[in-house]
Amino acid sequence: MAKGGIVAGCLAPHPPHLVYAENPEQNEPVSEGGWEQLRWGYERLRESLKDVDYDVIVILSPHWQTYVGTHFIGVEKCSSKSVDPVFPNLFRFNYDLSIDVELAKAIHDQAKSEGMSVKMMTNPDFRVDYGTIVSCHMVRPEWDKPIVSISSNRSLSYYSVEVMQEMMIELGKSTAKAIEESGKKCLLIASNSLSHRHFVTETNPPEDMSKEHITSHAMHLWDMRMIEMMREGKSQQIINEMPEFCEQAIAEADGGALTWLLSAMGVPSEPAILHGYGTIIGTGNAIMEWPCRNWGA
Ligand code: 2X7
Ligand code: FE2
Repeated sequence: MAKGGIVAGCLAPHPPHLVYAENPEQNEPVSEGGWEQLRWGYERLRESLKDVDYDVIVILSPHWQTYVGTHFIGVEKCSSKSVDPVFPNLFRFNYDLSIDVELAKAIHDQAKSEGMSVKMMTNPDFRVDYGTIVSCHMVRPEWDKPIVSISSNRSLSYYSVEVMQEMMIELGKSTAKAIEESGKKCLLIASNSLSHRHFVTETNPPEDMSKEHITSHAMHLWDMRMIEMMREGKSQQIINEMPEFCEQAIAEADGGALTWLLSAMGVPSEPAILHGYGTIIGTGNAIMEWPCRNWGA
């Protein structure tokens, strides 16, 4: 069997506003658009991936939070309505998706053999988190690929960002090894915003773009610093600066997704492509792609 591999790694943020603004048939609320810079960024990412052949999307979302170990969805079909707890006015999404349980179990088993605390989630009524749904929808609205859904083990709540990082580096390595042995071609998604300080009141209508901007200059500087490092291939420096970034920018990378992604790709020194940047209720969001498929063996 040929070795499996990662065709691309993506940073793909999940504010539900993006799906709301797109007006797909699965979402109940109706909008007049909004957040176009980011939605055009997702358009560019989809264009970049349009002729890329892959079998499965592997995604880690900070909105599936588990406190004892990393969990993996272990049921083949998930279908229900996902309602954002903070923005039910924007996101009530009917989803129907498939899970690649075989690959999920392979990553689980590999991580377990490395001593990590892991669990397969086998509750058939489990509600998939909105972070996973929004990022997958924006990257691949056809919903024609199975996914592997990985939880965010909040070890930072018990320990620190540093411990969380160590664990995500290990999980990334296990993910890469299991993918290689599976023979499958995978698209990896880290589902998170960058700076995450947000406004606490909503405009009327929510898509009034005359009110949308970053919450502070300090948040802007952190976002630009992270984007520049990604564009310059400074993955190790990003990992090194992650504790300060998480603390000072309240960054959503605290859920471990970005560190997991960088580790799975082998902490690349190749540059990432910036497809778009924009703010959503004041948070900073970048759409990035690491085109691993072009890097050679
Ligand atoms: O989950 C989110 C987010 N990360 C950023 C902004 C707005 C809403 O939801
Ligand atoms: Fe979020």
